[in-house]
Amino acid sequence: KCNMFDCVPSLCAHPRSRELIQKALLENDFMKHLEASQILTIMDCMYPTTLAQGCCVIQEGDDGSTVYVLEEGSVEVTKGEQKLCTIEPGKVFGELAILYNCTRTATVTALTDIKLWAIDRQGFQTIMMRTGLLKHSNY
Ligand code: PCG
Repeated sequence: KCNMFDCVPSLCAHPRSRELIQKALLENDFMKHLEASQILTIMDCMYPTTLAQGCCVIQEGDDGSTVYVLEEGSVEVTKGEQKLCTIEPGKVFGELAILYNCTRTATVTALTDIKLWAIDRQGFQTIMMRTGLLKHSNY
């Protein structure tokens, strides 16, 4: 669990993981405009998780509460019966339901054993809000 007061920077301290997460966030259409400080705080609040091949990471239509960065393995994105794409390491997914406050727009399934970095909605939104508030108080 992460909130603005108890982020644990050491959780993803490995430079290779930090680099992968940072790159993934900066490449994502919805996050590439974040400030450097927001990217750093998001990285500090991410926690690692693993799932076995075949597991459902995200189910279309569910309430979403987590944004992910894939570090190892690959996942498949489907909508109904339709296959949309395969996601490889270094990519963000699961951001749409959080950013648009909607239900999950597609299903994401692990094609292999996978390693993910995750941040929950509360941590993510708190970072957005805190930076906004700090900015505001500077004026
Ligand atoms: P979200 O939260 O809707 O959960 C499913 C995720 O699949 C979605 O966020 C995107 O991050 C990811 N995704 C990757 N490719 C696609 C795509 O082509 N369409 C949709 N709807 N989601 C995609």
